[in-house]
Amino acid sequence: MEFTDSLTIALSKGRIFEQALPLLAHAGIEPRDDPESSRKLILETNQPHVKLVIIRASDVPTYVQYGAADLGVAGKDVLMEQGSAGLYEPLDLRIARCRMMVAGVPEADLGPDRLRIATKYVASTERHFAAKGQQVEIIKLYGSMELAPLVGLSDLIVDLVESGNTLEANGLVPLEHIADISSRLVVNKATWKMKHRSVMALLEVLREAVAKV
Ligand code: PRT
Ligand code: MG
Repeated sequence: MEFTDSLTIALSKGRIFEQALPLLAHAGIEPRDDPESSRKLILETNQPHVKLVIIRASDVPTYVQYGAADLGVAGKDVLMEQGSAGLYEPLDLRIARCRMMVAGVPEADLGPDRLRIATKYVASTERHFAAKGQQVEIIKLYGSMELAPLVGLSDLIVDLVESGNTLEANGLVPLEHIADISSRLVVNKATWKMKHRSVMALLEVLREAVAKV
């Protein structure tokens, strides 16, 4: 298909870019560069009106909310943390799938109040334990959450789990499921109105691609 409106699509490199590529290809969008080898942050595509901006996973909703990108691909974990003000979330792309889990040492007790929980996902953790009526102390970290229970920084962690290998390598086990995670297509609200035909056309082919893959 051909796009008549200009469209800027924000996505992160790594697993999201790799897994979004076949979906974009189905929509007739092929980037001219590989973000893993190129240092470019703006990638032209074979479509004269479509470009990709390569940013950190957690920055994608921000670019789309402010209209710096028309569309984006963002993990549900990121959207759950940041909320979705200013954007629509019309399609589950079913890529970069994993689970958000509470984890700890095998003998960990999830029962008592005032448990210390280390995580990058503060809002999701707060909501999860509040829903169970449990008071917890949350320690915000930016990475390597698995270390926290091993050195006595926290009782438990909340992190994303895919194969479980990272937990296992550190003697931890998944204890409680919080949410199934996958990446979502997000659309700026003004783009949705102003470039309606192009967005609807793109949505339709992406929906087809998701059903096939
Ligand atoms: O890396 P950076 O700090 O820039 O940002 P990011 O970690 O948010 O980005 P990136 O590209 O690593 O992840 C982008 C998105 O991929 C996340 O927002 C999730 O929606 C999704 N995703 C899917 C994952 C995983 N699977 C995943 N396994 N993100 C991270 N992981 C990590 C997890 O945090 C843990 O450290 O992989 C490790 C666990 O993997 P297993 O296979 O050992 O269980
Ligand atoms: Mg990462």
